[in-house]
Amino acid sequence: MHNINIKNNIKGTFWLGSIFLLFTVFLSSCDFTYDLPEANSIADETPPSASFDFKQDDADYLTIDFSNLSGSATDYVWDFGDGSTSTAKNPSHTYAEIGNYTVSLSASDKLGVVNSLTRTVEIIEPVDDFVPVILNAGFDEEGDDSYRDHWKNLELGGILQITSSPVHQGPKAGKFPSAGDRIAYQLISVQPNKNYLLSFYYTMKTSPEGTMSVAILAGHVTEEEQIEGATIAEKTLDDQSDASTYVLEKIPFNSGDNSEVAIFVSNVGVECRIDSFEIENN
Ligand SMILES: [Ca+2]
Repeated sequence: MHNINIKNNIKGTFWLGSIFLLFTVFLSSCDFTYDLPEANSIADETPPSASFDFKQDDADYLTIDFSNLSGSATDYVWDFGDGSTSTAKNPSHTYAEIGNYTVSLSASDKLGVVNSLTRTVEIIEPVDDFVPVILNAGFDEEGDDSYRDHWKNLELGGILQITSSPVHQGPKAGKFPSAGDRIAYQLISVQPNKNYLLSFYYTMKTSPEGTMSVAILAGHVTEEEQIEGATIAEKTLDDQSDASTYVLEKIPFNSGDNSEVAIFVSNVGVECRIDSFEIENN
C-alpha cells in the first residue's frame, strides 16, 4: 500500500511540474510588447492587387521591360514563363527566343495577402515596314514635265522620252529611241543590307537587234565611268519577239551598305519602252 501511495505522489509531482514547465514556455514565447497578427487573422483593409504592363525593349526585341502597376503591395515574385523568376519590382527580362510566354506576377503585402495576375507576353520579330518609293513609277504623272523630272540624270545621258502607245498601264510609258542617247535614272531611299525585288514591264521593237539594260547602282553616280563599278545588280533585256506586248521582268538585289540606290535604264541599238516599276521587300 505504501508503495502505491509513494508512486501516486511521484506521478502527481511529475504532472504538476510538466504543466508548470509548459506554462513557463508559453509565457516566454509571448511578446506582450508587440502583437503581430497571424495571416488573415484580421481583415486586410487594403489588400494587394497585382497588375503590370510590358513592352519590347527599344534596343533588343527579345528583352521585355515590365512595369509594375500593383497596388498596396510590398513584395513581388515574377515568373517569366521560361523558367526564370525575379523579385525585383520592375524587372527587365531577356528571352532566349521568340514565342508566347505566360508571365505571372504575385504581389503580396506584410499581412501575407497575395494577389496574382497572369498575362501572355508575345515576342515577335519587329516588322520592317519601310518600303522604298519610286516616284512616277508608271510614267503617267502629268504636268510641268514632272513625269520625266523624277527620272533625270543629265550627266549620264539625255532624259527619257514618253510614249502613249503602246503602254503597259495608264496613259504613258517611258521610251528610249534606237540611238541609245536617252537614259532613265532615279535615286531611291532603301534600308542597308536588305533584300529587295524590283519589277517592271518592258517591250522592244523587233528590229534592229539591240538590248535594253536595267541596273541597280550603289548610290548616286555622276560619271559614266563609275557605272560599272557601282552596279549591284543588272539585267540585260533582249526579248524582241513582239513590239506591242510588254514583258514582266524582276531584279532581286541586296542594298549592301547603301541607304540610297539608283535605278538606271539604258538601251543599245533598238527602240525600247518601259512601264510600271514596282519595288518590294524581298
Ligand atoms: Ca504607265
